[in-house]
Amino acid sequence: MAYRALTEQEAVEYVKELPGLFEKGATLTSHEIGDGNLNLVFHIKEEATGKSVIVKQALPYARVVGESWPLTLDRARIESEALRTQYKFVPDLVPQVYHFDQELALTVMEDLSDHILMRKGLIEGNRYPYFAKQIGRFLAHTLFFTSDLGAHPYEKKALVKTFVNPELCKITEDLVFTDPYENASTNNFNPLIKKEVEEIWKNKPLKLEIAKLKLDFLTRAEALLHGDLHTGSIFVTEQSTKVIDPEFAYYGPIGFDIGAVVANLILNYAGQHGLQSDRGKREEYREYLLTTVEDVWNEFVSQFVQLWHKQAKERSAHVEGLWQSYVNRLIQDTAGFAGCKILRRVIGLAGVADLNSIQDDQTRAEAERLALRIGQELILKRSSIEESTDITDIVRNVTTR
Ligand code: SR1
Ligand code: MG
Repeated sequence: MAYRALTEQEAVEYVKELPGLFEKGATLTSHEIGDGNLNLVFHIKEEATGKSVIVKQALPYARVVGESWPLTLDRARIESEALRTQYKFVPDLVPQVYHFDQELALTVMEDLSDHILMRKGLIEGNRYPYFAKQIGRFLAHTLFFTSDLGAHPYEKKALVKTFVNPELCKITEDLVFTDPYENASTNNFNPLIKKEVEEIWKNKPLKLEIAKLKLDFLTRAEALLHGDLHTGSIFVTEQSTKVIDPEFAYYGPIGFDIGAVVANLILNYAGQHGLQSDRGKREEYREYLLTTVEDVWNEFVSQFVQLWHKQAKERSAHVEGLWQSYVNRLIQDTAGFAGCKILRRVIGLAGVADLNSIQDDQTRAEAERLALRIGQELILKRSSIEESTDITDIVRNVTTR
């Protein structure tokens, strides 16, 4: 079938034809529930049995902007292949793909509507006791087994080829690493923080560090990244974590994915300034978020190093001192990329609800200024970072200053 964007009814007709999902005569409901920046998402359910699936279809443009921003449909292929690749390593942490249609740029996958988006959960002030362990395992396993450490050299190169993703990478290159640091037309920030943003545009040492991080993003094909691992790409319940939406997947620096998780926990931390008015509760929740940052890194590193010792395929992996120097660089990358991802969500296109849902402009500006200060410190001080508490100490110190 030639490409066309499906209606709710057409999505129903489509899944009815697929073998093994629903009976031919089944009565199905369909609702388009996509609220992300890019795609259509249909929730299809058979009320009689409770059985349901998600149909996700890429539009030939970025939904957040409209048809004036054309965007490759190949991102649907990238996403379904990334989900299938990740499923091999962590089947309990990603949705199962039932079917992919290249022509329609459409994936039929497991419905996770018993979960909520983590960003929403954090804004509501919920806690997720298993999250750090689960996302740490997701990061360690997906990144290790697709890297030169855990994959056969031929397999790794084949994966690099499969996941060449130029258009989506270009969005990140522009929106994360370039536009926010100059007076670009895509920027979209609170006018009350104009002075602080202009200071960033003039800050040469900062811009140099961001340029170095951008070069790492452009050139360092370490592992298959999720590529957009913010808390809107993570579904949670109290017990379970599911990582969705890897349409930005490509071969890049490992710290970019870990940094995304760290950045989004810190963005919520900054947002607490306007989200939680009770001072005591705000401090308590902020400590929970920072402990989560530490636990995510510690869990990732412990599992990654364990895999390194037990399963590394690369012959030079066991040269004395290598894993320690690798991990030292990784935490510094993590801090640097986290800093960029914090700054872009405050200054650039596509902000986050953790800040944008603060109604009062003045209060929002205070939260945003805090986020800007933290982001800059993480980038500028990253070379002195050795452990996760060095990251959280930066956040605490900036907050109390
Ligand atoms: C036009 S896309 C804007 C942002 O949404 C995605 O989730 C990525 O973070 C991208 O940068
Ligand atoms: Mg997305």
